[in-house]
Amino acid sequence: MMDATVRADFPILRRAVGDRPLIYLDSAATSHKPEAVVEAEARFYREANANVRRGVYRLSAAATDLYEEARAKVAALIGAIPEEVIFTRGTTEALNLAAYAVGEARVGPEDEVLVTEMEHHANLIPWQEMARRRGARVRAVAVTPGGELDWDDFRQKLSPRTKAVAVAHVSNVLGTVNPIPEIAAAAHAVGAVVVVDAAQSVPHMPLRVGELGADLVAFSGHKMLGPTGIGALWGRAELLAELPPFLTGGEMIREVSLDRATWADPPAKFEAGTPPIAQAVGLGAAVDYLQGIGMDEVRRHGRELTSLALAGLLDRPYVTVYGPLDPAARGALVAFSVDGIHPHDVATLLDEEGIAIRAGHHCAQPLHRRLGVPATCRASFYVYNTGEEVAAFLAAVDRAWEALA
Ligand code: C6P
Repeated sequence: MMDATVRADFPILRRAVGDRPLIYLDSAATSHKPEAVVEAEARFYREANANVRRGVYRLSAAATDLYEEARAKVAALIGAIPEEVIFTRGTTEALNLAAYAVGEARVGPEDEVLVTEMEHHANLIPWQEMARRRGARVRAVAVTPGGELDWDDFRQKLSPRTKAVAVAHVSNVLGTVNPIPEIAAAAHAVGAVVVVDAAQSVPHMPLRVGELGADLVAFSGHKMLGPTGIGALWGRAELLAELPPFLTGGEMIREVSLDRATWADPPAKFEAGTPPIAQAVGLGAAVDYLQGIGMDEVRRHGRELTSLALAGLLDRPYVTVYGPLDPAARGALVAFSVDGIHPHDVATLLDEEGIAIRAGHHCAQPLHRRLGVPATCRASFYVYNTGEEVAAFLAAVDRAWEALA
């Protein structure tokens, strides 16, 4: 199990909910922040605050250095070079950028974009909107009853008309880890751009963009111990050079006249306006923290807790679990339902015991339609969670069942 000192680094975990200690099992929605991240952000405001890339004065240069250091840390985490990392507000903005820019550069009437039935709305709606604007069509690859991508359906829908394949690395509901290298190889064979929603993978497992084989990879800082308001889109350098900007304005230009403008080189081309500077610095500290634990250890701990939760839930005949049954084939989360009890009621009863889980459609309505349920409960785990917390969660699920079924 993870060293107990890790848990002590998270001040919020010392608070109570009512008269109960907080058991936080909703890190897939957002993670908590270690003291080092809170302090890095506060220290930036206290000691180094200035706008970046603008000032000739030393304070601005120092702020710019800190901002660029954060980019280098994020790049190193995913095995990339800093010029290929664009800071965004989060996964949602990164995927909107990707869909808009790929659409403008590569998609025309009669073209197709492949998504999957397990996408979060953030990796579905931007493609729908882009396809509507460009006269193209979005097609969705089916999910099998076991919660995997239907490979035959993927092969059948992939064609030379496919200009982009947009897929989650890890589903935020099923936990499924999709085989991105295989998907990317097949997509590249027909000339499609591969866009990966890595919101639930970058925080939880070692990831090298070179091995993943995708062209664009999106993730959020707040799900990986960092602040809200910061995330990233990694892109292959040649593709970033080809794609048009998403937002325009200050700092992303080379030259501006009254009727046109030319663009700066990436990543500046994609970072219009004052960026989230302090948040980037906080994210850099989060990356340092995760690297201090080691991403292999983060993955191992997540798997261990997921195995415990999965085994416990599968043992209970009144519980239905969604997604792959093998913990090795999953991210650090489990969605489930309790027979005859609405997921919101389960979550409310658990909250009375200080246990925070998420209930709802988790921004994946088409997937829930495929599962045949309007909502599910979801427990998710991170570096600060313990086996004792998983046991308390399972016992609370039993009490919910006894109380309401
Ligand atoms: N999922 C969840 O509880 P943002 O909100 O931009 O940081 O991330 C959006 C997003 C995109 N893709 C996936 C796979 C995600 O899980 C999320 C965020 C949260 O599942 C909030 S709905």
